[in-house]
Formats: sequence, structure tokens, C-alpha cells
Amino acid sequence: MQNKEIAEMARQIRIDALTAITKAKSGHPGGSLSVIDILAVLYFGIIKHNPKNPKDSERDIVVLSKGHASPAMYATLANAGYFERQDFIENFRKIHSKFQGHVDHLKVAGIEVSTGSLGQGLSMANGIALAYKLDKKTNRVFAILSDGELQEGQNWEAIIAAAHYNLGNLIVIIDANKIQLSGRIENIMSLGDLETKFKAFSWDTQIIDGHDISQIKTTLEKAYTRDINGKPKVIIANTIKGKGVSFMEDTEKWHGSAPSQEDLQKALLELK
Ligand SMILES: Cc1ncc(C[n+]2csc(CCOP(=O)(O)OP(=O)(O)O)c2C)c(N)n1
Repeated sequence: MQNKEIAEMARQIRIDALTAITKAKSGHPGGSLSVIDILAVLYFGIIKHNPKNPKDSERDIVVLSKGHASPAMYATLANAGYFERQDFIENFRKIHSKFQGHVDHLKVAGIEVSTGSLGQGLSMANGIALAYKLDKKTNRVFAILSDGELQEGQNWEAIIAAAHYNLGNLIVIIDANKIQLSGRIENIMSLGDLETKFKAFSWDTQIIDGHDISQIKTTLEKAYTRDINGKPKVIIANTIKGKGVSFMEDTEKWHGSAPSQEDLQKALLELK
């Protein structure tokens, strides 16, 4: 897809995600909106995948470690054709629905790994990437982490392990929106200079604007094709929590609060 079409897709994904959260009266709008441009580029411009055969052995893998951003993920998968958009919008977070608040790989086509307990996705992505390497397969593994979840120590063990095993087929994208559940990361438990830290752990690093479709695409294309036996790669994507809806941007207020119908109408006016 061309960049313009990907941007249009991202707009539709934002609308679907917010509509579903509003209907459910529950969910995480802020961290969904921040990661949507990244997901749109991945699914509509980068990865090999087959919505009609989600377990296709040639597919690339995406692990959404920040599992609470499920509305963004479900809306992306629905627009890619894994299931009906309306099924997701009507049933998100309903009891017994497959579209639970945190992604479940046993329930939803296209979800590779169940997440929600923050800090675990990278370890699982490591295992998948190592398996592909041992099998001499060229499938790529993408792991999307939030910046707040890097406060979890398990990540740093996984970061050491990925470098040890030369997982050049692993590409981590950090949705660096600078805000966690209850405030700014800097004030709660600052992460310091992430790029320097990853470099010190022998990773290949890039910093980008996580809302610039063209920059995301060029960077991911390069990461995709570069030496898959070399260093693991991390892309630190600077993003804005709540991106795309002015009253939700850059605040923790909309981390885990559902919009009212009135809020949704205001948001849709900005997105339409
Ligand atoms: C291990 C664990 N602790 C706490 C939570 C509750 N929780 C959900 S989201 C979140 C923080 C969100 O901030 P961040 O990780 O930066 O995500 P984003 O801003 O991208 O939504 C927390 C603490 C959790 N899901 N997992």
C-alpha cells in the first residue's frame, strides 16, 4: 500500500478502536491511539501475512506486548480482513466474547501471543525468533513494547538474551509515548537514555517519529532487510498518547477511561 492509503487506514483503525471502546464502556484509548500508525504500517506495508490463512508458515510474527492496546490490534486485524469489523465493534470486552480486553491467541485469528501482563512479550518474541533461526527460516519477528513496560525487569533479561543469540530476525518497536497509567514516566520511574542503554546491550538502534508514516515505513523496510543473523534491532518510536484526538493527547487521563457517546462524537469530528 502507498503511504497515503496507509494513513487512511490508520484513520479508520482509530475510528473503529474508539467506537468499540465507547460501546464497551471500557478499554484503553490512550495507548491504542499512540500505536496505531505503527500497526498500520506493519500490517499494510511491511509484514508477510495472510488473513485468509492466519497460520501460514511463511508469515512474519507480530507480538503486541502491550496487550491492553487490544482495540488498536483488533481494529487493525479487522481492517486487514482477519474477521468482520462489526463483530469486533459489537463484542469488544463482552463476557465470553473472543475480543477480550487483553489479546488472546487462542481466541482471535491473527493474535500470535496472549499478553496483558506487561513485560513478558519480548521474552516470547525471543523464543519465536530463536526457533526460526534454529530452523534456518527467514520469517521476521516484531515485538511492540510500551515504554512504561520497560520498567519491568524481565525485559532487561530478554534484551541480554536477544543479543547473546544474535537474533537479527527480531525487530522491537517501542511505542515511546512517555506516559504510563498514572502519570509521566519521567516522574514515576524514569528510563533514562533508552538508545544508549540498548546500544550498551549490543542492539542496533534507531529513533523515529512514530506518527510519520513515511519514516516508520522506511525504517521498518531497512530493519526488515538488514542482516538477519546480526544484532537484534530496536526502533524507539516517539509517539503521543491519545494521538489523533486533541483532548486525549499527551495525558494519562485517557489511559484506561472509555469515552462517553458525547466524547466519541467529538473525537469522530476530528477523525472524519
Ligand atoms: C505486570 C503488569 N502490571 C500492571 C499492569 C496494569 N497496567 C496496564 S497498562 C499499564 C501502564 C501503561 O503504560 P505503558 O506501559 O507505558 O503503556 P501505554 O502508555 O503505551 O498505554 C499498567 C501499569 C499490567 N497490565 N501488567
